[in-house]
Order: sequence, then structure tokens, then C-alpha cells
Amino acid sequence: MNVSEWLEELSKIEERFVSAVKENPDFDNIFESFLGKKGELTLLLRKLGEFSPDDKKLLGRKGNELKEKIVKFLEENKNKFGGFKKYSFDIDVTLPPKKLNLSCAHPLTVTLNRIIESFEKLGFSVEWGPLVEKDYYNFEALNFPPDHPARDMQDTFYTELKDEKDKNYLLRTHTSPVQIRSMLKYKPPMRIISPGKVFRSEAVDATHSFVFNQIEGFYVDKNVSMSDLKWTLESFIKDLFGQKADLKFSPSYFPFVEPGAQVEVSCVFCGGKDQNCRVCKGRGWLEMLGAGMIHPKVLENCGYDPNVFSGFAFGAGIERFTMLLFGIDDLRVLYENDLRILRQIY
Ligand code: FA5
Repeated sequence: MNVSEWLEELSKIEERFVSAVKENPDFDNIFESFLGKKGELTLLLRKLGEFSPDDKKLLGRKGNELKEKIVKFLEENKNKFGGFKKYSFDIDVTLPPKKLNLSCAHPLTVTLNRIIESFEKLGFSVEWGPLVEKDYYNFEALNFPPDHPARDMQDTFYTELKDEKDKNYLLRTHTSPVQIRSMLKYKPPMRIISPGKVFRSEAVDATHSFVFNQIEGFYVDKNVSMSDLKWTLESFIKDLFGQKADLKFSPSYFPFVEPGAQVEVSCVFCGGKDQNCRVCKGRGWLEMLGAGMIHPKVLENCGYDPNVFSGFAFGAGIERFTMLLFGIDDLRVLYENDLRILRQIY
């Protein structure tokens, strides 16, 4: 573009401005068409960079004269049509705000956070363990020798780790190996909880999954007894579900505890009165945890003298707690990520 072409374009813009004022004196339109970011005059003035300093001076002056003319027109007439529409308020500030689509934590995370908070109040700290675990920590050190029939109840997915001499790795079947890892790492007294994913070769149904979440808890010190276990679990359950919640201990078997117990929690929804209760089906109790006193063999495997130290341990399914907290009757909804269902849970 040379100087005369530039000047010719400027006069055409001026003509268009004059006819816009006559035909359509819309303030927003005039501002945007000539002075806005992509306005004709703005774009023409931007081309000044291509000219010599002398030409730039002359053309700049001419261009700015038109600019001032347009600004003056807008200034003088701004009240005529209620000012610039783009600066005026056409919003009703008394209307309720639009609902924002906020995200929130998944029910399993909400449950886990509540469980952790509860145990932190009781002086427990959190420890994490690996998901790909050594057979030794998952089974042997927990008193499941090779070929022990109790291994069958936790059948799992075996694997190998490249470059490792020990080829016996598996996807951990429970969070109990963290007991061993922690006892080897720390000195008593220790109060630890350890949440995380576990894996089992299991058929999926309303209360079982092949990948699910557990939380392990254990306390090792001198003179730890079964009554410490009962008090701790009762305090935790009442903190989570309210004072009405009750616990029932019945004998059970796990190779790494002696004595061992299965712990059931009373149904906080129907208290056993509703035969159609979608959570307990009228039983009034829900199996939530395995627990017991840490077996002397396990303490020995970690280098502790069982005549001096004792401890309790428990392991719970986080999905089962989520079901009880939110009244869910099928844990599969927790993995399907169907927002229509997840939104109903809160
Ligand atoms: C164990 O896994 C033991 N490690 C628990 C334990 C720890 C006992 C410390 C003693 C001392 P169990 O297989 O019963 O135990 O599983 C514990 C809990 O995990 C069950 O009570 C249940 O709440 C949950 N659970 C078990 N299998 C599944 C599954 N397939 N899907 C979802 N939750 C499950």
C-alpha cells in the first residue's frame, strides 16, 4: 500500500462513517466498526508501520483527525440513545445466581477421608504400602506358609518384577502386609492405619469386586489387649455412624491373628426392623471388618519378642463403609462413574 492508496482508503472510511451516522447511528455499531479492535480505522492505522517516518507523520495526523472526529461524535451523542449498550447494565442483579457445575469428591474418597479423620483423633497416623507386593509380605510373614489353605480365600494375580531376584510378586490381596512393613520400619509404640487398593480373583456381585479398597489398622506396644481393640473400634464406629451404632464380635480365623474376630456393625438404616432394608436385608447386622490380636509368630517374624510386645490389628472394606454411610445396596455403582447415580448419593 502506498501513500495515496492509504489516503484514499481513509477518505472511504470517512464516507462510510458519515453514512453510518445518517443511516444507523447505533453507538456500539459505530464504535466497533471504526474504532474497535477489528474496526476499519484501527486496522488502517496499524498499517502505518509500513511507511517511512515522514509519511508516517503525515498519514498519522490525517488518521488521528478522523479518529478524533468519530470519538467526538460518540462523546457528544452518548446520552442520546442511553449511552453505549456494551457499558450499560442489562443484568438483573436481584436474580438468583446460575447453578455452577462444581465437582466434588467421589463417595469412596469422602468415606476414606472420614475414616482417616476418625483415627487421627485416636492418635493413628497414615502409612501407604505398595500395590505390587512380595509374596513374603502378603502371605508368608503373615503366617500363611506356602500351600496354606487360607491362601485360597485370597487368590490373586501373580506377577514378576524385572531385574528382581525374588520372582514371587503379586497384586496384594489385602492391606495387612503394611503391618509387616511398618513393624520392620518403626519401633513400638505404633498406631497406624493404612488404606489402599487390593486385588482378588473374585466374581463381581453387589457386595464383591475384584479390585476394592481396604483400610488396615494396628497398634503395637507393651500390654495391648483385646479390650483396647474393642474400645478403639467402638469409638471409631460411633464417631462415623453416631452413638446408636453397635458392634458385634464373633470368632473368626485369619492366620495372622489369635484370637481372630469378625466384626459386624448394626444397620444404621433399619436396626434390623425392616425385612426389605436394601442395606442389611433385615438381618440388622453388616459384616464390616476382620480383626484380632497380632499372632506371636507374626511379631517374631518382625523381630519382636511376643512375651514383651503385643498388638491388635483390623482390616475393613472401604466400599462396605461407603454403602452403609450412603445407603447404597450395590457397590458396583461406585465404579461405574455414572453421574446420574453419583449425584443421588449426596
Ligand atoms: C482380610 O482381608 C484381612 N486382611 C483383614 C484383617 C486384618 C483381619 C487384620 C485381621 C486383622 P477379609 O478377606 O475378610 O479379611 O476382608 C476384610 C474386609 O474387606 C471384609 O470384611 C469386607 O468388608 C471387605 N471385602 C472382602 N472381600 C471383598 C470384595 N471382594 N469386595 C469388596 N469388599 C471386600
